[in-house]
Amino acid sequence: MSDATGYDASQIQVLEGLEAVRRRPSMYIGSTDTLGLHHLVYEVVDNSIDEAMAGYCTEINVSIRQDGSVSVRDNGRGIPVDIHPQYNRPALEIVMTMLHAGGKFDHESYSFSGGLHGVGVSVVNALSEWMEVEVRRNRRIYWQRYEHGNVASEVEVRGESEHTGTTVTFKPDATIFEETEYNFDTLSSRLRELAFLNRGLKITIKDERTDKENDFRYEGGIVSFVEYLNTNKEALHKPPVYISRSKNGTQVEVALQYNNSYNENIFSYANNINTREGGTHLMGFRAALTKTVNEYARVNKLLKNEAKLGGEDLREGLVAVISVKLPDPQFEGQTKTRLGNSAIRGIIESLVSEGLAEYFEENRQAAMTIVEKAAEALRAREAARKAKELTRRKNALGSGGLPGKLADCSDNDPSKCEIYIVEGESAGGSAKQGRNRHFQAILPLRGKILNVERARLDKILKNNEIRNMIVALGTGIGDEFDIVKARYHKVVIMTDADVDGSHIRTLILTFFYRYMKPLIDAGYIYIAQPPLYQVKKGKQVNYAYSDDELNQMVKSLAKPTIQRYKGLGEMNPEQLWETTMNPEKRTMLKVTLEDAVEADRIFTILMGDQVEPRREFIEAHARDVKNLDV
Ligand code: 0RA
Repeated sequence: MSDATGYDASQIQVLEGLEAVRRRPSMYIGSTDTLGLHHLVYEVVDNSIDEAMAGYCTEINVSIRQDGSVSVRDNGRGIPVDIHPQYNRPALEIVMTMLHAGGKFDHESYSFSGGLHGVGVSVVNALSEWMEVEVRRNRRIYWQRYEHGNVASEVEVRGESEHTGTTVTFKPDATIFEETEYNFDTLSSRLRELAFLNRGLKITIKDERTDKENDFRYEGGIVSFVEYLNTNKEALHKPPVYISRSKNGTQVEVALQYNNSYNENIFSYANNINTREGGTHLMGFRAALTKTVNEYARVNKLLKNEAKLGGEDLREGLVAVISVKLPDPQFEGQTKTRLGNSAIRGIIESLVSEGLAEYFEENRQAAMTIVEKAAEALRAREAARKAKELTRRKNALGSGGLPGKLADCSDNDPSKCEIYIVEGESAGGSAKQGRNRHFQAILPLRGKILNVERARLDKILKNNEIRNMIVALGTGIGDEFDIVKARYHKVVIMTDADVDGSHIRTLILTFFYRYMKPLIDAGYIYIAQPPLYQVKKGKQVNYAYSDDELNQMVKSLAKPTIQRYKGLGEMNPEQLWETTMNPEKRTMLKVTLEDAVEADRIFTILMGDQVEPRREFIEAHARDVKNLDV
């Protein structure tokens, strides 16, 4: 039964057929929108990554084809093709057409599959109009085709080959997905991330529709990742700290580097899955970092009066990537991106503590720099605590503890309430008159808010406009942030449709991104879409929200009167309600954080202290920035 590599088809477990997948696709890939569509590719790529992690694959090539199909090729061992004794069918066919059929997940070779993906390539097959697989193995080239997950042709031999590997090509089923067009940048970001996480693995992507292509290969692995995250920032020590250890089948790799900013930026992964909600591995890492740096400072007498650095002091300016690989990961949380395995916390804490202590002994300069940076943060924290008191002390901020400028709504149920953060007092006034006061609150902001990218928390909290926002939202900030206390589940940023307005919007978004990220993750943040033009013909009044729409209207109305809105203030309260605030009619952009690496890069470039990259970015992306959808 074994073929040349000693593989035995009876090792493949078979569970059930694919009808269930077509009936309830979201159960298997999360959703049938564009996210789910892209998951199909990640799923196929994950199988190739598994081959790479098992040590058999060095290169993965992804192509987006002209006809909308995608192909993923790897140079792994190739999916086995021998006849499965129980089913009397080729193993290849079983892997492709049966749910959960795959290599047996023993704790040596295939131990790291699973998680959000890892449902198997058969799920992709089930959700494809067609799929074709080519396997190079046993000196032959095998091929099979499927339609809607069903076998469309027997496995056939199509030639000979000296090499091994698997190529999967599939066309997503348009009757299942709301959207079937692949986005090169979205796929590219994820593949780059996978290349960082799997050191030395070459991953290429080619878009045959446009001839765009990218090649990713990082000999530095997550060290290169941290350097990439710190591009355009000023690193305080070089190279990044790197440790790699394992214990009882759990591997941990950490790379970290401090920069001169005040933000923390940690990306954590479990089995290559971005654990955005954190989890036990992250808790273990944080505990180890705080403990080890304090211990180093104590032994070397680097702090006055036996002061203690807190966890928050060690976050300032920290950029880190932590990647753990463990058998049987448990994913929890709203988006199933929090690692739940409780034993991992202690394992990671002890592995990282050992690794860091050793690193600090061998790299004293880096250790000193880190202690100094954290000590400075500690001093600033004292000042910040005093400023923070101000946002808590209710009487200082007007009646009922809420900012005087806030026109609150009467409903008390946060899930029904909205707050509009409005640029300028005059637009704020119109919004107050035009709103539905039952569920819509208005907070006008005066002028530009502080650039939080270039200030530390104590200074940020001294800024009136920011304090008003924090108090109105009710969540607190930083370590005290608690989304459960949010007073509104829709926070709508409403600024003028001009350059200043877009700058103010970016400033507000940067603040949310750096200090209230869970609001973005929860989908609470929106951007209002006021009209750009009023188009009048006789008594008929229309509004155009884009130049395209304006052109359409001019065509159909012939010679209407056009008024361009330069600011929100030019609309009277009724118009503002009709066009922008009425839930029955308005459109709003929901701010999403699809790609956190890219979002950080954009905010750093837009708001950070290096001038040159910012100029380049604004020139290259001027049109995108207008619709910044993080
Ligand atoms: C089952 C068993 C083995 C490899 C694979 C599946 C496999 C699947 C995919 C999917 C994409 N590329 C892949 N490469 C391999 C083990 C085979 C052996 O022991 O030789």
